[in-house]
Amino acid sequence: MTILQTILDHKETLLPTLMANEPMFNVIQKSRPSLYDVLRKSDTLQIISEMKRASPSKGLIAEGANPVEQARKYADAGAACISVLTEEKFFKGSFQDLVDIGNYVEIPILNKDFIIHEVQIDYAKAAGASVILLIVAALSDKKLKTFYDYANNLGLDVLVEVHNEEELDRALAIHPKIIGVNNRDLKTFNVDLAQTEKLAQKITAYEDIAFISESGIWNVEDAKRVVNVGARGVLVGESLMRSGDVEKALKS
Ligand code: IGP
Repeated sequence: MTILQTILDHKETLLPTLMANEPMFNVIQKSRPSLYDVLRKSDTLQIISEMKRASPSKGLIAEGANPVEQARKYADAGAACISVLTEEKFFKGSFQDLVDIGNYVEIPILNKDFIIHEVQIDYAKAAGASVILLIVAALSDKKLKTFYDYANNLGLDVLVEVHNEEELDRALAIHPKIIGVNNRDLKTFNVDLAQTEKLAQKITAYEDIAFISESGIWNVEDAKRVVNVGARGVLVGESLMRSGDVEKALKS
């Protein structure tokens, strides 16, 4: 079984508890800029900085990181958005991280999780996210469309994530506003920036779609590679969790 399937099976077991409870978080309600607008309107590379304590591929990255300190660093360095992993078992994230970060900053907040049911979108919204992630590899065509519309109706932006051309074609069928190419294959953990290069043309053919590249960005050269094929933003986790200076370097 692939790691993606293992995570999805685990998520499935958590759904009854989510559905049996109301999401209740201590959230300061804020109206944040739309990530889509931020990506479309700027002519410089936008950075989506991720709060990532651990991952199934890398193990512990920064388990004890303080979410507010991390958010402060990211916001000070000019992040366009903060991505917060809320998956607990494999990524050591939590909704509390998302709440803490959202309450502290005014920029868009992406809830990074494995969404397989609408109730998770309700929780994301209640916890203060302004953007959710939908992973095409984890969803049927029907669910992708249903969850996309559901999130939009709640006023959330949606990052639709693809890894290969088949997934991209499925994503384009719903004409999403934001597409992210994940350079990491969630089935094998293989990371290759060439995925972004391969899929770029098909995405940039749509002027109204904001295109970002996700995972495996370690330095300015990496960022340049994806910018060269039209990426408006990069989603960066591990390298930022490990070093304070990468983000400033990427922006320069
Ligand atoms: C960040 P990296 O290689 O910079 O740590 O990657 C982000 O792209 C990655 O965490 C990610 C992810 C995901 C995590 C992309 N898509 C889906 C969990 C689920």
